[in-house]
Amino acid sequence: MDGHIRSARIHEYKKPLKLDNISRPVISRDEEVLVKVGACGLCHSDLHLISGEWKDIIPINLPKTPGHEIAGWVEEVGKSVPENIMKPGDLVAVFGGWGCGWCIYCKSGEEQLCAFAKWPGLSSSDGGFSEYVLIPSYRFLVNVPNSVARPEDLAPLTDAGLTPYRAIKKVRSMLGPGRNIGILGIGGLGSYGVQYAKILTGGSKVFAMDRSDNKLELASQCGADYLVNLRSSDNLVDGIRTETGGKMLDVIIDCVGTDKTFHDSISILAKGGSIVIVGLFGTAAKIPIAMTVLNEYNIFGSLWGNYNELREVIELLNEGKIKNNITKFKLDDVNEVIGFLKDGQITGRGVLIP
Ligand code: FEH
Ligand code: ZN
Repeated sequence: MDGHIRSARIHEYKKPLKLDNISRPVISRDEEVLVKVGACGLCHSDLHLISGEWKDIIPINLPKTPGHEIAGWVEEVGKSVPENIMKPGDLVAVFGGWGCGWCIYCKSGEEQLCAFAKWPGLSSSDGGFSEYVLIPSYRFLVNVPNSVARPEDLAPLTDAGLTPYRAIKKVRSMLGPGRNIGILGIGGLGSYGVQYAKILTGGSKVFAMDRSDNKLELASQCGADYLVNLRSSDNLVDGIRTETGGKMLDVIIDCVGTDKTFHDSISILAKGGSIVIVGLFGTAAKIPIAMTVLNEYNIFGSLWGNYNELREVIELLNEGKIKNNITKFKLDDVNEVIGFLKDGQITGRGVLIP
């Protein structure tokens, strides 16, 4: 490193990223930490950003380095970073909701909901498709001491492995023996979702739903009890009715988030059931008002996870209670990997190694 680093950056929407040599970020505030990126996961949100679909809702200046699932090692710390908390060489996972620290959401520990939140690689700050990333405060890093985990295990946990965890925690009081939970969409998030559904829901049956047999096979390896191929099942409603003995699904975690998945979810939901939407593929869905009232449906949104929830999923990984399903790629191949993700060719999570 000669004061320059390699970063894959968006210069123009809908165009391939450019691998640029840029100046290494410099610490200018006392709480900042420079992290040497060990791994960065690739998320569908990156595709929305790169295509420009989100340019009005999340305005950014170009060029921009994407990547919000980051883990690596502390390279340098600002003057006020307490040495007993963090020092160069430490393995860290980057918490992605950079809140103001002051508002009602931040004060309740929900910094990802902060009205002024910044997200690495998604908003004004550069992200982890790079050799180094500057983190505004050590408060946004989870130190992972004496871990057997590697950066490529930790990186996907900061989003893909965190988002379904929070979603299931929101509704787990509605689950237990004799209850049914569906995980809709077995992409990066869904394979973790299936595992959390087994761990957190006290004996509920877990239904994995997807249009790809490969992804359903992964769900099966993660412990799903029933696999539903949404492409080949002619009658989803009858199929779920038969498998659940007429009870239908008490909870559905929608990791896709389109009008179609919302409609499918409502059609197989039990009375009093809950849909938690975490996927961001679609734009709008129609809610059937009478059915929602008469059947007391609950519809939740769930955004990412908070700092302590990130600590918890890292704990689960360190204890061997969850497993990752990752494919590693070189940062140099970023544009090819983006193509694989677009075409649904990545099972589990694709992770870039700079
Ligand atoms: C997307 C956009 C803004 C904040 C957080 C997110 C997450 O879903 C990251 O994938
Ligand atoms: Zn993401």
